[in-house]
Amino acid sequence: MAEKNQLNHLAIIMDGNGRWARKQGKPRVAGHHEGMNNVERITLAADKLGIKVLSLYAFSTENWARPKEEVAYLMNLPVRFFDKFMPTLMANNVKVNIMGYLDQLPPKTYKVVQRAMAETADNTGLILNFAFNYGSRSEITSAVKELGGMIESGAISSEQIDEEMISQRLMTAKFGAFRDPDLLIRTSGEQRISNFLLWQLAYSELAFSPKNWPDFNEEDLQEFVSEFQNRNRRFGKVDESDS
Ligand code: V0D
Repeated sequence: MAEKNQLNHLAIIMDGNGRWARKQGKPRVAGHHEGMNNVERITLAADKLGIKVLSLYAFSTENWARPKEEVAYLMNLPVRFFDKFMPTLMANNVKVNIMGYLDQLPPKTYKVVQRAMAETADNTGLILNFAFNYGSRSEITSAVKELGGMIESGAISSEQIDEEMISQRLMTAKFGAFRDPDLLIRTSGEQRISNFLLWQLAYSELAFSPKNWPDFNEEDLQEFVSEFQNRNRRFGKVDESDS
C-alpha cells in the first residue's frame, strides 16, 4: 500500500461570494463580508489538519475593473479582517504573509497589511498567505526580467538558467520546501486557474467544490483533504502499482 500524501501547502481560490449574496437576495458586498468571516474558520481548520501554508486568492490584478464602490469595499476588507481576527491569529501562532503588488494598494490598506506581517513575523505556526493584487504571469515576467538583467550584466550566461533559478524569484520562494501547493481547491463550480500560481501549480492536485466560498466549511475541507491524502501522486513518473 502507498503512503498517504502529506498536505503541506494548500491553495484556495475563494470564488462564489457574489453568487452567494445573490442567492440570499443580498448585495454583493454581503457575500464578501461572509467570505471574510469564512477565511478565519478555514484558517483554523487548516491549522488543525496540520497544513503548513495556506494560500488564499483574494484579489487579482484584474479585479480593479469592478464597480468602484465594490473595489473600495474590498480594499477595506483587510482592515476589517485584522481588526476582528488579529487576536485569534496571534493566539494560534499564525504567521501572515501577503503576496502581490502591494505598492498599488490604497495607503490605508498597504499599512494594515504591512503591520499584520510585522506583528506576526515571529509566529512559527501556520503561514496564512494572502494573494492580494497578485497575478501569476506578472510574477513570472518579473522573474524573467531579473534573470535577463543578470545576463546583461554578465553575472550569468543564459545557459545557466534552470527551473530552480526561476522558482527562487517567485513570491512563494520564502516558503522553501513548501513553496509549491500540493493541492488547489476552487469553490463555486468554476474550473479555471485564473492566473493564480501558474508555475507553482505544475504538479499540484486540483479539486473543485460546487459550494460558494461562504458556504464552504470545515467538513468540506476535511473531505477534500482526506481525498487528497489518498490520491496517488506520480509527479509525471510511472507508478509501479500501475504496471
Ligand atoms: C472577498 C472571499 C480577507 C473573497 C474572502 C480585497 C472575496 C473575502 C481578505 C484579506 C476578501 C486580504 C489581505 C489581508 C487580509 C485579509 C480579503 C480581499 C477579499 C481582496 F492581508 N478576505 N478578503 N481580501 N474577501
